[in-house]
Amino acid sequence: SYTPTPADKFTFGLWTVGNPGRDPFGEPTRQPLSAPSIVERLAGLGAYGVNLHDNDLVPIDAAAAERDRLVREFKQALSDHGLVVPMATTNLFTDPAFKDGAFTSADARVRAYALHKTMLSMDLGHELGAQTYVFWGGREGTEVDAGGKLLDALSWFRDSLNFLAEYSRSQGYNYRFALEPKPNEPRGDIFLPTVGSALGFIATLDQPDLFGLNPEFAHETMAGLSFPHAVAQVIDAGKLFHIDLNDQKPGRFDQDLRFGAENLKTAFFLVKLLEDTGYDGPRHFDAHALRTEDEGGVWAFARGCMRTYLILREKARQWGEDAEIQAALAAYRVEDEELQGLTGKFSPENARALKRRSFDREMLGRRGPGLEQLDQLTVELLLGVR
Ligand code: GLT
Ligand code: MN
Ligand code: MN
Ligand code: MN
Repeated sequence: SYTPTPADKFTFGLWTVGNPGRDPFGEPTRQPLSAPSIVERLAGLGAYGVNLHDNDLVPIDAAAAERDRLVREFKQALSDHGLVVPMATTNLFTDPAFKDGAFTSADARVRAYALHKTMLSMDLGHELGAQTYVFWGGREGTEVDAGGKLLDALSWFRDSLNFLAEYSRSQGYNYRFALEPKPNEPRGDIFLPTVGSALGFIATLDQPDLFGLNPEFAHETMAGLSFPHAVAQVIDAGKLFHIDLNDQKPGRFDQDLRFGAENLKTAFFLVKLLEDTGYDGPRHFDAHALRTEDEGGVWAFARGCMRTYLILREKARQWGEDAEIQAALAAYRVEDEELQGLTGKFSPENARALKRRSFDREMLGRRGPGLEQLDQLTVELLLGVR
């Protein structure tokens, strides 16, 4: 049936289904949607939650009374329709004040304003029940490096994240923080451009355990990297705090396509990875309908993201139960108990025994592991003929 329910934990951002279709060359093609109306429609489609930037809900120049009304109406819609807000984040990229960075601006006043804005946004997120707080450093980067701030930027970024982690603790918010890497766009080069860079940076923070990743399918793909490989490394590090699902052609601008729209096989192996490893966080679709679409297209897009995920989840289950595929897989992985005993952990005895062993190198080089057949079986399963 592939009809989502809240147990599937599908989420969208107010900015995703609310995207009015503006691009750098053209005006919006759709009317804005109010936050309460988005909540109502997403709940009707079987979503679990909705995420937001501070300014997706409250305009940056709203007066206090206006803010309170918008938050009240949003909370009412959430409780009327049974949606939650698992993740919140800060818009540190739209306002011209952030044109040369927020936490990494060379202007100390901008850095201070970024902290001020983020604390207020963390207050809002907490009020809405969010437990994960995302940092996408959209403007944290450069086009030209004549400013000479590459090392300073990293230490300003670190100081800000350390400050905000302490703020979260002091307020009793206990957020888990998720860094979202992206290689470029809107900046020519964004700091911490890939999953690997972010993992390395987290180890330099005061409280690394509070920080993890929010990897995005499109962003690793823009960098020419494999998203399942990146996510596997994040899982291995125990850092998969959140995930942004969408799709992307390599070598393009940030497309944020409907999940599964472009790289179906990669999407399949990603879903399989998430399901096999028991990831139990939200499956967030950080994507938007094509600019060509009207509001009907927006809801077809949202339904499509969730349906494709559920279909791929079912395909992953079939893959695990397909006798021919499992036999090919078993043949691919060669076990050898004695050798695994020797290589699992160093000891002087193991090292000595291994050095004495002789290996049939030519036989090892001749062996065909059967990957062509295994991959073809996978393709046929995805094409629906198995
Ligand atoms: C923006 C960006 C996304 C980030 C969002 C969080 S905003 O749309 O393209 O990848 O996840 O700030
Ligand atoms: Mn993106
Ligand atoms: Mn985007
Ligand atoms: Mn994203």
